[in-house]
Amino acid sequence: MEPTGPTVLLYNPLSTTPGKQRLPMSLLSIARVIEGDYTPEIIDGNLIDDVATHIIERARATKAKLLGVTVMPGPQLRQAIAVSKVVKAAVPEMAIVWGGYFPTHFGDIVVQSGYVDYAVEGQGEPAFRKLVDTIHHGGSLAEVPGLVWQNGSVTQNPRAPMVPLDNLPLFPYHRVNMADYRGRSYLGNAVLSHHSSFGCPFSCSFCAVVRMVNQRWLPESPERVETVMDILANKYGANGMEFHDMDFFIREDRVAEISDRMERFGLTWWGLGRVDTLSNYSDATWQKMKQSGCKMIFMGAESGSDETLKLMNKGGKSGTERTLYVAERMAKLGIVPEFSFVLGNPPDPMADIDCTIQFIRKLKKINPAVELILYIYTPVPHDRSELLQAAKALGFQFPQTLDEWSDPSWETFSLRRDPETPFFKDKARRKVRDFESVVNAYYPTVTDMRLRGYMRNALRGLSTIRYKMEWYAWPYELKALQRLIQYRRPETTGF
Ligand code: B12
Repeated sequence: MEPTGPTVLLYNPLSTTPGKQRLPMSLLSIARVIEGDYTPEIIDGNLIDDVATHIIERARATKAKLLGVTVMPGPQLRQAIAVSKVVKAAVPEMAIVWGGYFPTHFGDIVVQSGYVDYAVEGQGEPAFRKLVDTIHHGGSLAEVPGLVWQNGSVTQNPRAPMVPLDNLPLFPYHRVNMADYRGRSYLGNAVLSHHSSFGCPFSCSFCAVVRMVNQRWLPESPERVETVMDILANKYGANGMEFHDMDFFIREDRVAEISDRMERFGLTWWGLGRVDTLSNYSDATWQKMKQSGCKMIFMGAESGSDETLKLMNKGGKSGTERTLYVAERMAKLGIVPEFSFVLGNPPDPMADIDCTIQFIRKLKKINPAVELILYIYTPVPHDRSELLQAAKALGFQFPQTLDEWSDPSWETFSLRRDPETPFFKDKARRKVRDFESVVNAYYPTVTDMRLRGYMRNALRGLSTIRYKMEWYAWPYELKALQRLIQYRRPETTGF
């Protein structure tokens, strides 16, 4: 497409392993509000090796005045730091703005770094359009909503009211090479993704989404979702769809109508939801979902302890009984439940782990197809969190500078597998990982297409005594076998 105005560079830092990259929807979201008046150029760190050099070349060639970067904690943050530093040193006249989850929580640290000029908090579209116009045509930065910037001292502008998604243009898919993002998974061999709503009305204490949207939820209408599915299936050849919504299932009537409208595309699909909401869905809606191609649903079961669930402020009517109920219902329908758990919660991480392990055993008995994602409790800077207060009392503290955040130990922390928090002893981490090896061997995942029958039998055979006797420690033989057959670990590549 011909350039239509000044170029604005947009950069998605490395966020996953090669071949697993997802559509950079964060950037497509902000690109859509400048499309037409400016030329958004999307640069994906998942597809380019020396991305800093590439950005510098493009900045010089296009004379871009602004580089927008989307940043979530983890590996993406580390690359964003390294690249922003190098780019700022080489092209100091180009402003750099960060948006997304990390700057929404740590905007002050970002703009104090000396190499990132601005941070944007929350929904990005209104802020980004205003910032781009201000940088290109003048105006006051004080009027850019949700902007964090240096104005003598760190200043945080009030956020704009959130914009309903149907009022925004569709994603400008032509700004990326869609073939780069058609992935392969249990869902199909041309899997694309969409975000059919923004936000979440709940305020779970461990979830970063709370600060992003302040308990607001903006759904796309079923008609709009149908339009997008039409484009993704018929124009870009998708046969599987991941709905990356923070919670796809919040309103049953919307899901039922989307299911009806989606059926004609023959897509298989996956979405993320809550146990309590889904446990209240009618049989008719479940049937429609199944009929329309729903193959798998990710749910935060979080804990095997009702007490911990209360502490997490899961809201609604979450409880362990409901998790068991949903797992059973989904077994009958043949839709795979993918449950994530957060183990090792303070104040007594070891007791918490034991309780959840017992619960997982019960769950697997009811529905052996259940997929497990076991995270280790990782604090998020959520003001209202009792868990964060407990963690702080035990010595936990977030880094105070961006450079400190780029330390590899904080990357590991963000991956929530081995956060090295002061209250979480190595013994506890080992216990979780050992149990994970044993349970994953005894119940091999149904969604890894490469796992053949004999591999499943070998895994089960070798783990039977351990699982039955509850001997989880030092499962070296299972780890070796799992490595040999390259067992899929969704939690390291997933969400
Ligand atoms: C897709 C996704 C991924 C993809 C990568 C996507 C990519 N960019 O390439 C994959 C699967 C690789 C991934 C991995 C991880 N992810 Co992730 N991921 C998501 C997910 C499901 C959707 C993100 C998305 O596309 N949203 C759609 C867009 C439209 O929304 P958005 O990103 O919020 O963007 C809006 C604003 O934030 C803002 N904005 C965003 N970027 C920018 C940039 C600028 C310049 C501006 C102005 C504004 C702006 O404007 C946008 C439009 O309003 C979110 C949860 C969610 N539903 O949001 C988790 C989420 C972001 N991931 C999260 C995590 C923790 C991870 C991991 C670190 C850990 C893990 N084990 O899952 C890994 C590792 C990441 C890494 N390697 O760096 C957390 C972050 C938590 C936190 N503490 O901040 C989230 C919130 C999930 C959760 N609830 O815990 N992830």
